[in-house]
Amino acid sequence: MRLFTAIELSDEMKKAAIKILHDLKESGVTGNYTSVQNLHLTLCFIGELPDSKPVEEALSTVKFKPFKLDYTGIGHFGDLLYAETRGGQGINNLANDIRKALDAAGIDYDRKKFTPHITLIRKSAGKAGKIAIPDASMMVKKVSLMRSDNVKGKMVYKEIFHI
Ligand code: 3AM
Repeated sequence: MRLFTAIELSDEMKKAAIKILHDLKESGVTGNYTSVQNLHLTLCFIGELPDSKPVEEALSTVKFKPFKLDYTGIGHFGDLLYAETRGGQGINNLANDIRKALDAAGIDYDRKKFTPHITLIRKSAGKAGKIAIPDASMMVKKVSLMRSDNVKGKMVYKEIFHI
């Protein structure tokens, strides 16, 4: 199974992301828009493993203090457009502690530099006009272990464990 750890968005943060997606569409940006149920913030991409139990055990050793998350703008990695978020030291410590716990358990993961982001559009084209960044925020109190499946060509993400 394909695994990753993520922050699932509160309803308020989701609503705000929907507004951003709507405004991007209005301003003529094309591409593969993330479906509302798939909006998330990846903390660590783990990849294919036969069993999630070792990851669950590793994650169980991670402790973190709730922290505030909000939107700060729109960014891009090449043609991938994302919502930039701010989670302060809290989110960086959390991502780092997850990596350390996976290292201690001998579980491999994607070691790219962590850039907190919520993917909005893949293969995007066109210019985003002036997009207002909604004043939404949430307290992050939970980290989800997600399973990602390709169901008839569509990615389906499901929480299978959380801390
Ligand atoms: O959270 P975002 O949208 O940035 O692109 C995939 C998605 O990222 C990424 O993991 C998240 C959940 O699927 N992903 C998929 N395959 C990957 C890989 N081989 C990957 N990240 C790194 N390496």
